[in-house]
Amino acid sequence: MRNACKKKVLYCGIIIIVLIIFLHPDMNARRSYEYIEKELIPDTLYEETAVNFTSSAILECDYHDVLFDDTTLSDSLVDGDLIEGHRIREGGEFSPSDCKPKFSTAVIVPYRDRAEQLRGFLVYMHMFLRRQSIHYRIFVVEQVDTRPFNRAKLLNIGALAAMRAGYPCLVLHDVDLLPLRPANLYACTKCPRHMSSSINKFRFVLPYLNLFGGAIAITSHQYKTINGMSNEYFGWGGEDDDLYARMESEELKMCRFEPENSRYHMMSHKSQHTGDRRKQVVKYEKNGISDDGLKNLKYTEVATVLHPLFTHIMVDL
Ligand code: NGS
Repeated sequence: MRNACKKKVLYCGIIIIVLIIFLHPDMNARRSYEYIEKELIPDTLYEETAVNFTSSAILECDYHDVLFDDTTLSDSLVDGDLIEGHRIREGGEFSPSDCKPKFSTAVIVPYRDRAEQLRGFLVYMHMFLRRQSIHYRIFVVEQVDTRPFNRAKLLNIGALAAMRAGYPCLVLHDVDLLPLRPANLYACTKCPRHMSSSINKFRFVLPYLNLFGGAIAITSHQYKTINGMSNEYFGWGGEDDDLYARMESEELKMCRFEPENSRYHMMSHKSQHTGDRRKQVVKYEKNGISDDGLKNLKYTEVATVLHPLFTHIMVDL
């Protein structure tokens, strides 16, 4: 009898704790972040194609059906193969042939030592991006030296390559993230956009409001304005918070799409070594970002190879 009573108390306790977690105002605040209403998205898109990009199509592509597509894809598509006749050009570039795209997007992926994950990512992303009627190219920037991984510096290198190739819009993207909703258009908005605000790893809840990592879209012009990202973050963590601080100092306000359309699947991997810079609080004065970023970027380019599905830039930092 006493045991039964104890069990009841224990169950009640667990239920109360679960209710507190789920009904806590913080949890709901994060769940319901501010976002651009679906109907308003077309007005916020930044329409520009790459310098020198031409299309023989006469009709402009229409993005209404993409933005209102309510399908959810399965992450198991990473195990598939690319369908025949995909028309992806060497270097991982694609543009639709039946209409003239309004957007040219460079997807930039910092990378090291995850060959299997990269394979799945490329197959999935080409399948995902091809159906969005955009012009895009995937750049993979690989750190070949043995120093701790420097995500932000690799992104700076990829951004420069994309800008040189004339891309007006950059999507900075982790290799372990798969967008699940085709409505999540891989084009820049006029405001820098945090795209991966609903990740399965965090039970599709935004961990904190200023999070600006994972997958983001920013115009090349905006990226130059903030002098890119810091080159000093070796090891995991903090470089995306630093990016957010740079945007704040330049009064660039970030935006997001609704949680439902910002769903991502994170592929599992070993956790990385945390970096030393991670815990230093960053705050930039207006125009105070001049010395660390794109402007003082130094590295050795070991090779650049055009593979069928991506442009592979190998660098020694
Ligand atoms: C914060 C990190 C960010 C990171 C975010 C989510 O704590 O760099 O977690 O990480 N900030 C610091 O370490 C200062 S995640 O679990 O998605 O890898 O992006």
